[in-house]
Amino acid sequence: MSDLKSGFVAVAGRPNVGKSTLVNALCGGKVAIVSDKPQTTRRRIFGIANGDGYQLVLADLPGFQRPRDPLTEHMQRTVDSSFEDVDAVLFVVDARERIGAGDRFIAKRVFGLGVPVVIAVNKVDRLKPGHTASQMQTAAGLGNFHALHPVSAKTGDGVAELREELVGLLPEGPLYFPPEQRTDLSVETQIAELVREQALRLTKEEVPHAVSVEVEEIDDGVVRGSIFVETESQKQILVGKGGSMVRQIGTRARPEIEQLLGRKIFLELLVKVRPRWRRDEAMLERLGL
Ligand SMILES: Nc1nc2c(ncn2[C@@H]2O[C@H](COP(=O)(O)OP(=O)(O)OP(=O)(O)O)[C@@H](O)[C@H]2O)c(=O)[nH]1
Ligand SMILES: [Mg+2]
Repeated sequence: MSDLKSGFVAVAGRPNVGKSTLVNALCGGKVAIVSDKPQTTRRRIFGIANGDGYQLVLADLPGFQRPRDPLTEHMQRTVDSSFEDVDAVLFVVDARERIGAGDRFIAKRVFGLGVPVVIAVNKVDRLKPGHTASQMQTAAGLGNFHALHPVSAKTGDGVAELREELVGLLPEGPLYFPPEQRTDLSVETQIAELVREQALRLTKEEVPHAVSVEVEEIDDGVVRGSIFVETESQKQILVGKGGSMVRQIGTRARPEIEQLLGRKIFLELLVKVRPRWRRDEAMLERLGL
């Protein structure tokens, strides 16, 4: 076990720039849920990429944001504390958006850490080469970076090169996780996240932000979980006509849950109202947020 390279890289960036999609691509499989709604990731998730002579542990994080309530306060605290003891930072920017004040705010934080910062300019698929080049130039102005990579987390373009770059920054070290493990999340939390992913996909406006999922029981082929929302009207949306919405969420989430558990399951989901759960410290703790 000598000359193994291993270590931790924190993944920073604004909400929705594609951090989780990129972590999944770098790990070669799904560890974090993804959606087109900002603030999809609410907790730190380790995604573990194992390869020949290395173990790269990526800390996927919530996007940087100005906290608005206890939930978003917890999320931002998670981001801040995750920069301690990392070997490098992967700073993700969105090639399809203006690189601006939000990115510069993050730059101020990550370039002051004293570890190498690798910038990934993500979502370059279907972008004109000229546009990619100018976005890379703007990104280069964010700070004293170690390397800058254009990538598409979606198509995989540039991902292998980026992975190699990050591995090159790791010191010699131990195996932090068993090599077959791809994430540090418990099976219950992974399932809850897969259910929440579908709830996010199928709802809009303020509803996705008010949804949380807890898996209470995995028992002999039956998975029981609760979908929490904050108001009766949100509950009506999540339940749908004659239960059609919650059924659809379950139907869409089940294949990946079955793949995770390696067996067929019956998924029992109940929609429950927990008024102001995002402001309820006890509830946040229960949900592990
Ligand atoms: N076209 C394109 N879309 C992408 C790419 N990477 C991510 N996306 C899309 O961008 C959206 C956000 O992706 P996420 O991975 O959830 O973004 P995130 O930065 O983790 O978002 P938060 O967790 O909310 O901070 C999703 O709709 C993705 O499908 C890419 O390389 N190309
Ligand atoms: Mg995310």
